[in-house]
Amino acid sequence: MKGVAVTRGLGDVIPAPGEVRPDAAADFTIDSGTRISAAAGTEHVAEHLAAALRPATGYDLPVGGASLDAGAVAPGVIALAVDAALGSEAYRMEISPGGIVLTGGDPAGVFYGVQTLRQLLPAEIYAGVPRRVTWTVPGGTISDRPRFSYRSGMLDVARHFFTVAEVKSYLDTLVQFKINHLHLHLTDDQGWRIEIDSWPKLTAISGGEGTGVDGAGPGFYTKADYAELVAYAADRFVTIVPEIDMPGHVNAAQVAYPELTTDGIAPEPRTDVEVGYSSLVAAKEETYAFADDILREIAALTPGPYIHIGGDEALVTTAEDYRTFIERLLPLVVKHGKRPLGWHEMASADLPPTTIVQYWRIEATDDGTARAAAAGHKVIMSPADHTYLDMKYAADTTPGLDWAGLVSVEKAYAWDPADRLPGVTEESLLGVEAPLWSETLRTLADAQTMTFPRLPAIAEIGWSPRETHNWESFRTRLAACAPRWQAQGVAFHPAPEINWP
Ligand code: TNX
Repeated sequence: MKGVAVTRGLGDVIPAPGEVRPDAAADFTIDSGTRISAAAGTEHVAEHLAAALRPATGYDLPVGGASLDAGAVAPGVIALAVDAALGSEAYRMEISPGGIVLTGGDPAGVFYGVQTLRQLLPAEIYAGVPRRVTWTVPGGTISDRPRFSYRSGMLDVARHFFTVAEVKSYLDTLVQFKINHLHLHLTDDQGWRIEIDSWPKLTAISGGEGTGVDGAGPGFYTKADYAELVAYAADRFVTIVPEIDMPGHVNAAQVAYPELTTDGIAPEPRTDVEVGYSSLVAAKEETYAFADDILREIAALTPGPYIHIGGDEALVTTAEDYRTFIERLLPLVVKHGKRPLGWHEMASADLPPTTIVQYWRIEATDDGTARAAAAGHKVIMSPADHTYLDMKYAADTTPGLDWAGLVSVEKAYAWDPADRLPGVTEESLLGVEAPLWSETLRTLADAQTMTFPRLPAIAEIGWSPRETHNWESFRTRLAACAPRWQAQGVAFHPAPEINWP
């Protein structure tokens, strides 16, 4: 006897799909005879799908060439195809008793259709060993496309280092919600986490034992490690966005290279959680030689279009020095072939036209960000009071901080990026990000507990049409994620706002 699966509705997916037409008479069941056919360009997504379905089903699920013949599909086939007319990252999935036709606007769209398909299967599909379940997918058609092209998570690997394996695992959990960028906060006062050939003491001194908050998070990525992460992410249609935080948040760099301080004297290494006390020196040529080398090496390692230069909380840099520094730094990013991205404080300076501004504060207005938007700069929204995954859920939850207030699941969901700041409308928005700072984190499980279940809220805001936003619907769909996370061994906070099964 096979177990009875919990019936799923066609729209029971996070992020909410744009258009859902259920057909109760058209369910499809994956069985031992099911095959996957891959049109040209989708072979790699087909392998990803097969790898996602084989462990729990125990079926072979062979992958072969395209079997689409004049629009008809051979029985028992999940057919992957591409039709550029759908648009980038979009997909259409037609589920009928004979099979599934999943057409993406590009291979990324097919990949997002696969993520939807996984959520439409019983939760046991995430198990690592064969489960006796009837693998039925609800019938009908889904047409789906993203609202924003930039849907991002951020991981702070400076305050607490996460290994390559941990970052890969984190990424695997994010892509299930159609996240397509991972911003790595690689440097801060407490540590430097990326190997730089021209300034080797950065990691030799500030990447090792004793670094990180409380000295509890040592480590760094070699160039090979970083390349491995970039490739792993690209395989999942995720762009890595590296951040080198300047001119503030540089104590670890100054410990390694005292010539980067005003007086040339090395500061003490720091493992506390203060912010805003360190700065590069705007008037020293060493500063720009350093920045140019770092940006050149990071650009060479990074196929994605962006380099994030931080720019936040430069509290001991005068306003004049800050502008001088930013106005010399950003053209270096452009010179190395990348688009500068930085926290919104940077908007007080003159920005190269391709620069993107990321808003992170909790105020209801920000003149600098509004001015940048008016000048045609794209904006990424990550207001701390809704999107900061390091904020506590409630006063009695750990880990977490609370300077931006408590961020319940409902708070994470209850905002819209086009309404957040006067002067920043839909047209200016590149997208949204959910940052995870790691001062209070010690393990991957800590990171997962802070991320889930709030990241799905931010992912839905970034992907789904605004008119689908509905808290009651979201919390019901979110409840269904619990057994999926349990099956994957992913920790999550059992927020009392949600009626978990
Ligand atoms: C502010 S947000 C910071 C980080 C801290 C974070 C803690 C931002 C651009 N800077 O340095 O880690 O708060 O929530």
